[in-house]
Amino acid sequence: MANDKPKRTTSRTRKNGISSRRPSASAAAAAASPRPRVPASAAAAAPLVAVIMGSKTDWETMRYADEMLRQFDVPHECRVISAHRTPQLAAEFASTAEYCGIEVLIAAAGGAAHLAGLIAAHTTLPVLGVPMKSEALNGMDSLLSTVQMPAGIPVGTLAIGKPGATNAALFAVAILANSRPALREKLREFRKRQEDEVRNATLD
Ligand code: AIR
Repeated sequence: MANDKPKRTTSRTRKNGISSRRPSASAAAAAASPRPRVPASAAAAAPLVAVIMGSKTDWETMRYADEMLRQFDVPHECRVISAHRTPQLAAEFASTAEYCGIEVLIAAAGGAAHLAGLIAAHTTLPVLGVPMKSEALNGMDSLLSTVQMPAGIPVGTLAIGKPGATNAALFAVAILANSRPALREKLREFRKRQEDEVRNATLD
């Protein structure tokens, strides 16, 4: 990372640091309601999905998750948080995610890829892990350290690299679509377009 300050992008804004909506871990714990107490007007635009990654260098891959979520108009935020370089920030982000209205977390990391597991340890929200392709071991290290969680703390692990980034977003859409019929319909249309492309494929 170029500096210690993690950055985040949202589908609307690009800011440094933790969202001003985000309370301290103790404030979140003190909140009795499982649902975030955000004003109705702001709730529509509040991120439902958080895409976090261990390093800025992961963005090249994780931008595919961002693009897919944009395609489905899912409010989301993207930011850099490292399990090892910013462990306290990672714990705080995960423990306050539910309070902030996040419903699904996507965590990507490479090498000793502990981010998704660490995040999952601090929240009961669904956590999807995306192993980054690493230089040394081609992503096998990232895959194994993301997928091999001990029983009790699940991480839904996707494929290494770009397919994993894309599918993590589609998986998040599918989770959100359980309670959002319009999103379910968009997902059906997406699948239909994909099927049509294959059925109508012509070769030179
Ligand atoms: N990483 C960062 N903190 C903990 C881990 N595992 C990962 C990043 C990135 C890799 O280390 O997710 O894939 C290399 O990071 P960098 O910043 O050295 O390029």
